[in-house]
Amino acid sequence: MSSLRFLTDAQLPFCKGCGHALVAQNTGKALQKLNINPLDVVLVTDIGCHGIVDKSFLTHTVHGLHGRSSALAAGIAAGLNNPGKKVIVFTGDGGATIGMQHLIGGAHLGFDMTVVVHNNMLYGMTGGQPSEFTPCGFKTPTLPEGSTKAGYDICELMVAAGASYVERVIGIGDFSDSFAKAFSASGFSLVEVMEICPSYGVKSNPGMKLSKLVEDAGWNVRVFADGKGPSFKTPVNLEPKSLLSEKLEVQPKYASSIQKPVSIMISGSAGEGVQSAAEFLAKAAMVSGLNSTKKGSYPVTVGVGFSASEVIVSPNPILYTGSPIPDVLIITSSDGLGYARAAASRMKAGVLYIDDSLDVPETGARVEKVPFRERVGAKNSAMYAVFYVVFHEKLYPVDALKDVFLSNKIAEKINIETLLQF
Ligand SMILES: Cc1ncc(C[n+]2csc(CCOP(=O)(O)OP(=O)(O)O)c2C)c(N)n1
Ligand code: SF4
Repeated sequence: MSSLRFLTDAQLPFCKGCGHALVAQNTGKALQKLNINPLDVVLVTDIGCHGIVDKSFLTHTVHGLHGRSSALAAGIAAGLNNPGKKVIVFTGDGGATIGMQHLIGGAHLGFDMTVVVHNNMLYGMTGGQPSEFTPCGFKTPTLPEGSTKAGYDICELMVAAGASYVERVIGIGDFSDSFAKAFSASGFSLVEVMEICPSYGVKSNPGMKLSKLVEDAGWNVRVFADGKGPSFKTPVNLEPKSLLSEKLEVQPKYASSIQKPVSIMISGSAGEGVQSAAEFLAKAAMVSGLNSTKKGSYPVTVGVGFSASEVIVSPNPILYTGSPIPDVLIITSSDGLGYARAAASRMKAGVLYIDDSLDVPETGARVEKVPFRERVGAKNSAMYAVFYVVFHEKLYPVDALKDVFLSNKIAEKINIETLLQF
């Protein structure tokens, strides 16, 4: 056994007698037996008491959302695609309940990872609610009369789903050999460690013995799949293409004279072309040799209410895309006014371009009232406003915006001349 260390010297963070501590210690011991470098191990923990063990491990650790740690680990395993690396998931029975489909999918697709289910028969961290693993008759603080149905047999489920190595162990003493077998199995492996949470399970079921409970529940303590059977492997693309295909590259054709970043917020109504206008504004900046970013905001009901977008154009790389106080604010409708009122009130300088049918909100910006809607109609008001602002703010040549506009099929619907009224 190697002398490599996997756990810090600090005391493990669990209540006295909690089986989670033994799982952590046995994990460290199994990895020592396998002589694996701690930095070749990625431990993905779930939400729950077991998950607070992160800080005790000297491996890489990732803390996932409740129930999603297996999905996260599957992505890591596929990305690493290296049998020399070990991806280990720690989850509770609560997290396994919430993320059951991720476990079934992981086993089915044969991701190279090991899931350790800390089955203490209840949701520990939140005070002892029953999970789908809680056995019949088992009492918890929120179910004092005891569960009336059987808990899941995760081991049988995993075998049926196609896992390569599956074992159930009683979480007492040394079970590091079981972990070592699971960690060295190829494909998807799972070990279910049976525990009783001393703080909620033992208190609610005084005198109950863990092995008796497991036996009465009809759960076998054994190896269910020994890792020797065929394990389906997800094909991994070893030559992934960049998401930024050549087609997305923009060749600068014009020049801009702006010296510093300018943030522009456009706020209007859904269905009035706000997002397209913002996209054209950002793209034409690139055609003019600038960097640009675009962020969209709209309610989940995308067809009604406000639609807003924040664009930054800059001669320098944009390292932060937020712009809580815009330099230029464009408001083209009353929905847009409702959304942008707070941003307008934060402006101590800059310019507010607002449709002249709207009341001017409280702002420290210079105000320009323009009849956007009257001149081009509601549907084209955002696009027109963008042309108008590029011209008046001298962000870059209007010709750049014209080029971007004319190369899009939207140009078949809007007469470009109507957008050039400055
Ligand atoms: C999606 C989601 N649902 C619920 C919670 C609240 N929550 C936090 S910890 C926890 C219980 C965890 O129980 P379990 O997974 O069994 O782990 P244990 O605490 O027993 O180790 C719950 C329900 C959450 N954080 N996220
Ligand atoms: S509440 Fe239960 S599961 Fe959580 S640390 Fe304490 S004993 Fe362990």
